[in-house]
Amino acid sequence: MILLATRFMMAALLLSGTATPALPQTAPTAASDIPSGFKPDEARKNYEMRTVKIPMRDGVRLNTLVVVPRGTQHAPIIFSRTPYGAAKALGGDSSNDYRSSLPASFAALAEAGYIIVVQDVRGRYGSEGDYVVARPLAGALNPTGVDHSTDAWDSIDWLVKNVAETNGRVGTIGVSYGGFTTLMSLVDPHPALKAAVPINPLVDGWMGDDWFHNGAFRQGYLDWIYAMSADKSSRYTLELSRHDTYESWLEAGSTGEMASRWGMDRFPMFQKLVAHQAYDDYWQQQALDRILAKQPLKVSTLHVHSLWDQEDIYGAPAAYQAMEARDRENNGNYLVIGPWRHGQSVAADGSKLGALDFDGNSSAWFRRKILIPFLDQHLKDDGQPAAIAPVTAFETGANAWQKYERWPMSCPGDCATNPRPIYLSAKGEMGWEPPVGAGGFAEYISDPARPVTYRQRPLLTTYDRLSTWGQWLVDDQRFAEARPDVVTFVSDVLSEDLRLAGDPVARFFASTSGTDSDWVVKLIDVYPDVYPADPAMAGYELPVSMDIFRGRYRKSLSKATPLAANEVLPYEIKLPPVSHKFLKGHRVMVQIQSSWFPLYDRNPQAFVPNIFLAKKADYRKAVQRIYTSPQYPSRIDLPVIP
Ligand code: PG9
Repeated sequence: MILLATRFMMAALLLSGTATPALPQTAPTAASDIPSGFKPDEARKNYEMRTVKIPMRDGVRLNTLVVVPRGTQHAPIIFSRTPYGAAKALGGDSSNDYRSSLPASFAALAEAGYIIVVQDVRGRYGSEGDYVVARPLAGALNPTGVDHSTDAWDSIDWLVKNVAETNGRVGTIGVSYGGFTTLMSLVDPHPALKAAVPINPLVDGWMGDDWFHNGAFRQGYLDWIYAMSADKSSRYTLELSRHDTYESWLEAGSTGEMASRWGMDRFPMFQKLVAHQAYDDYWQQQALDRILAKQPLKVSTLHVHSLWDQEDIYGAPAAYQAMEARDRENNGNYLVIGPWRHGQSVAADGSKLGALDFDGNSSAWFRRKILIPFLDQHLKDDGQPAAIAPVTAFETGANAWQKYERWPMSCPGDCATNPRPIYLSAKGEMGWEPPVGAGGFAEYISDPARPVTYRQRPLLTTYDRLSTWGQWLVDDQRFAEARPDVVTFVSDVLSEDLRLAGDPVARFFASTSGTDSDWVVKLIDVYPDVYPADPAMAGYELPVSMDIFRGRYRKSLSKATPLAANEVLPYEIKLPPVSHKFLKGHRVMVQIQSSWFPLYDRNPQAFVPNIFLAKKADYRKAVQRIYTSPQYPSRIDLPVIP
């Protein structure tokens, strides 16, 4: 050891040529260990990321990131507009190779020869201007003269004139809020816009996207509203006092009370929700499906829907159907339905959702077989016909992609087949024959002091770091079946496969001892008790379509009226789309309950003018009945296909 050290010192002396070894040259008292102005060598990157400020017609400048893979020439632009941070959406510039730096879908598109552009919408992150949540089109609800349609137009105009590497053709794409801005780009579109891919878009915030579902308010979104309203870069989070928010919500009482405890009653967004609890002009005028139904179809559009979309389960099929009426040549309007949660089509992995396994990466398949061929056809200089079916739907249960000419495939009227009713029976059974004999009803007590949870506890804040919110729509429903305030109806074991492709409709008769009530209907696939193919799934109760309806809107969606206590009343609830095969040996189940807490606010069950502002004393127990007699034959119309 000593010998080695001496040899080393001798060598150092010889090299330095002096008797005292020199120390490396350093600054004597460095103020910072980070040298000012240091920049990594950009030449190492196989792409260039430019930040530009694009001026809008009112002078506001929008922060825009442009990713150009090196060597790109005459390339189309894929353009996305987001309120969640353009830099975050691009993955933060973290690697020298864009395939590692960009998230899966943008990476696939860049590799396919596209320039990727992402922009902060006005008033968010690096963009100037005022932020208005889901800003409506300029007009009665928006006096400013600017909106997402004009901002998309102005940005596209700038991009085709200022990005030297482009061929002058642009496609818009985005998920959820980004799906909403994508649809907005189709209103009076810029002539360079040649394709659009709205994915899980917010289309109607009252009917079934984000805020309300058929009038029931998703108070679980309060953390989203807080993050989006408290600051332009979402720096603040709403952290309820209990990890299991069940207790926090029960203790607060109403959504209004919880909001005011957090100062949210000052947020214009929250004030608008409280002021517009019914489906009034405010909601109707900004419903994008209604707006798009009146627009000529100028831009080829690929709508993307997720069967288990926990946020925007209404939007994509509604926008597709609205625009379909305009697609006279049947070549400009396409729909893809995948086995996904919200946004999973663009995620790296589409092979699983919760306990479900789809036998392969359905998201990668979608990108390779549908998304890129569709965009190439419309945006590349030498685009070839993509040969995509009008509707491509993943059939869950069978785990297979199907090609259809239209959607829905089964519905009353102009469809391939008509729905088939399945009837509820008093004995908790379900069958294809209408009830005979005396019939009866199934009864339960709905107690707002012990509401039915939407998943098993603990119930984390929706966007909590540890929350598995993205998979709640595939949760095993056995936990709910076990409760006395959930009624369950189940069919015999199926002797053959049962295929559904369309919207189930629950048509049932019910009474309540109160004067207002919520009704939650769940259509469930019950796996066999013995299931050697995947023993962990034995007896699993998989929801294939579920939704909630607020009874006060039974007569009119735009005006709440009390229910007549103890009177049998008919209800009709259109459930979200299903593309599912109930396999032979499985059973069909329906569960009905009157709360879905704390995702949805509780109905006091005694009519009050505004449920946001209900007082603790307003909440009452109610006796609920679901009728199953020949006079009141409750049923679910199933969109069965051969
Ligand atoms: N579903 C989210 C959202 C969209 C619009 C309004 C509020 C929420 C989203 O994922 O963007």
